[in-house]
Amino acid sequence: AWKKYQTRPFTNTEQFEREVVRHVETTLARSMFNCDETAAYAAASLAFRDRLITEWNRTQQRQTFADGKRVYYLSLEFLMGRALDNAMLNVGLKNVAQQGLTDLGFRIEDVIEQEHDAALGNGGLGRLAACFLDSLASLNFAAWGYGLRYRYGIFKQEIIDGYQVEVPDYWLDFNPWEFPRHDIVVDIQFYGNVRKYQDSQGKQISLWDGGEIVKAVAYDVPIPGFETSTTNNLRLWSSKAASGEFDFQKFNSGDYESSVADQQRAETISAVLYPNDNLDRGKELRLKQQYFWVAASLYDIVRRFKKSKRAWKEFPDQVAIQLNDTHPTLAIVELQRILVDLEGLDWDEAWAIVSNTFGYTNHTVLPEALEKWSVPLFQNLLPRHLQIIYDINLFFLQSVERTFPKERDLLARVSIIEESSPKMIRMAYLAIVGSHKVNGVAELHSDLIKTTIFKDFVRIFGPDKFTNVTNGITPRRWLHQANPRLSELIASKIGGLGFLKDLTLLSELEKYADDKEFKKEWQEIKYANKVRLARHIKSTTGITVNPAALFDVQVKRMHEYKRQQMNIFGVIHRYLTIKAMTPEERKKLTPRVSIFGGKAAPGYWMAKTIIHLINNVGAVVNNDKDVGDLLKVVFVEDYNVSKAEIIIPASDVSEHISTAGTEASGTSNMKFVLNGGLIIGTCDGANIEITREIGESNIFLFGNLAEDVEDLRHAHNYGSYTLDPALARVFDEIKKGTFGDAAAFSALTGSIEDHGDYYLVSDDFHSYVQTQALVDEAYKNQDEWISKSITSVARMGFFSSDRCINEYAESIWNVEPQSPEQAE
Ligand code: 26M
Repeated sequence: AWKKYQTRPFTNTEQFEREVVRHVETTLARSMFNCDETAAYAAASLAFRDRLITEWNRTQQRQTFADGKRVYYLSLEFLMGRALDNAMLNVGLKNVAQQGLTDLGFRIEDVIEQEHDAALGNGGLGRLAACFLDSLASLNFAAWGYGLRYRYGIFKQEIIDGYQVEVPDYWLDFNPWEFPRHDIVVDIQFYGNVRKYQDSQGKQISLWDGGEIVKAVAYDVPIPGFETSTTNNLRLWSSKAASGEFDFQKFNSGDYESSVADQQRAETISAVLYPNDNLDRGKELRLKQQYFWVAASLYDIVRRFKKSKRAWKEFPDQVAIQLNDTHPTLAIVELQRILVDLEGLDWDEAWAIVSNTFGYTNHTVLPEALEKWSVPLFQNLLPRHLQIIYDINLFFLQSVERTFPKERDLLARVSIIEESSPKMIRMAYLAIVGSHKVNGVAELHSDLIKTTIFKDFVRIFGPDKFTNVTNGITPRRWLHQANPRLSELIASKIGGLGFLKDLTLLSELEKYADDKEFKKEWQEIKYANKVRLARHIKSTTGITVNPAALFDVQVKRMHEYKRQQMNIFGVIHRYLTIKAMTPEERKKLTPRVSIFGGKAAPGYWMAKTIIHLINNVGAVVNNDKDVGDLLKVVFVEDYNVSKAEIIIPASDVSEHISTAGTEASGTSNMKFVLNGGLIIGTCDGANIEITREIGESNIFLFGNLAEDVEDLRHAHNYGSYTLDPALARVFDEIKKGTFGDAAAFSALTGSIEDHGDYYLVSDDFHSYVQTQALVDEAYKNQDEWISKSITSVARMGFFSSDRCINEYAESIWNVEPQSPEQAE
């Protein structure tokens, strides 16, 4: 009987308007007479989320019925950004919404801007997870994301007197995109003891008991695919005290305060995202977050598998779990524990299942980012898991000993337990041992992990266990949504929007690289995007920038290895050069706007100092009458996904200038080129593959190569070190106090002149400055510049996250898409 009442999603303007008005008047309990933009956003979102959840239900039903292999992407970070615009575009009803909102008296852009970013991530790793979800749904894979529902995402950055100030990001006030599942609750255990006993058959059983229980509550976020009815699920876990509101026993015995404290302690687990990017600090709460999320997710995955009534050995045929860095590595241990302790499987049988289920993606070679847990801390929180890790390690080392007898050093080097004091668990090693595939995220990076940090493991497991999957980005958000005019222009020439589902179709664009009319439109769109960014800069910083100037952008997390300091030193060098010029000479210069943006981890003093210097340089340069429009320096506050959507389409040149061998891939490099910007960059990460695809003449490469870095560092420390002369002049100016109190920057200049210049700023400075001069020259020839821009976009097909996900599916997960049409 219920079938005839099933929800029918809206398809036209009138139905959409009806839904919006209904939500304003009932869900929001307001009158249309005082419906402001916030309410319009809320109502439009509710209309779309009703649609999504209908498709979500159908997709889940279909996937359950199909009973195929599912992919689970475990990530502590999902940097989703806004959902409404994405939902409208993916379900193909943005035009309907646009018309409807106009009829109701709103501008769709203003409505979209009401939404708070879902900023549950730090940077590249978190945004990659979000692009992957978009591709998985768009390609019709049966895939779930699992993460934590942080109450506070990455902090909001304010710049006060040139300094970064962190403000909490409380984003859950109104979030129409999540569905609480109060019926899906998992008990998660911490602390306690392990008891060993023999069962009736004489088998050794380990029982983990005592300690405390925290509840994990599921919140589901629907992930719509682009132009497909597949709507996948992102399940985020929220922590809650096991005793509910509070502990009644304690309450009745008069211990009210401590019962409330228990509750707060439980809720702390999912309270806040750790704001470190590429830095591990080994905090107990972080370990609690990891186990809490991993245990809840595995419980869910195992429960779903058990419903199919299959034999355990079929688990890896039904389940692929991808570990987004080492953060979820405990999942390996937890699954082994479930199979051995709770399900009664033999160790070896269980281990074969476990190691065939997991794949591990490495995202960094920076030593300070490789996770290690202190054994005593770990032992206290997860006593049974420590025993299992010791057993995994024992069996692993025994097998190494058999294959490489008498290589004692090798055993110590590859041991999952580092024999330091205190002893430390090396999570990357555990992840390698417990997975069937390990991958890096760009060719150079995948080669580097094989020859440096994981070298011994390549010998032990053979080279086939290690593979490369070069990162990609979703063209839906990063072209179609962020740059609709460019997307439409491309579509008008190459036969529609098909390139959004097969990005290699962009190659059709190459024949327009010399088309006069086309080039004019291309240039106009870039200019319009720059006007838009100029307006944003004016309204947020008060700085006036000329949209005709060359926009030079570096936006990413602040980190010494990414070398924003080299960029700002280059800006100072440019400033000094301008100051030394005659008015005649100045006329020949290419006007430039140097745009920076990015957050520093709150405890990362050097990164904060770089932000401070950028702002102080801006304050001087932007107010110097000699300079005028020739140079402006802007720091865009609170760089996030929605700011990226404004900034990236407006760039002429973007900087990806990490010390060679340090940036695993980079993904914004791909976003900038896809939006018609050129790149100045080092031979690092995906820059190398971008160069291969678009051609050397379309990119400004400079600097030392990864293979030379070690020798250069050695020379710094043991040879004679001389600062690059141009950089020395820049440092002199900083020390003179031209950019404020010199003492504030002495640690920064000192790290280079006095402490080894670990990131090779001085070594690369000369070629950096020279290459920037080439950029100036090239920009003067707009005709050639635009051709380079078009050619580059035409050759970016490889960098879609669709290609990337297909590679994971084929070489790591062994899964195929489940097309909804096929199932009908
Ligand atoms: C670790 C321990 C404790 C707290 C936080 C962390 C941590 C958080 C984020 C460590 C690393 C984190 O992110 C690393 C990251 O974003 N790596 C980037 O991954 C991108 C996607 O593969 C690459 O494109 C970037 O080059 C790489 O830096």
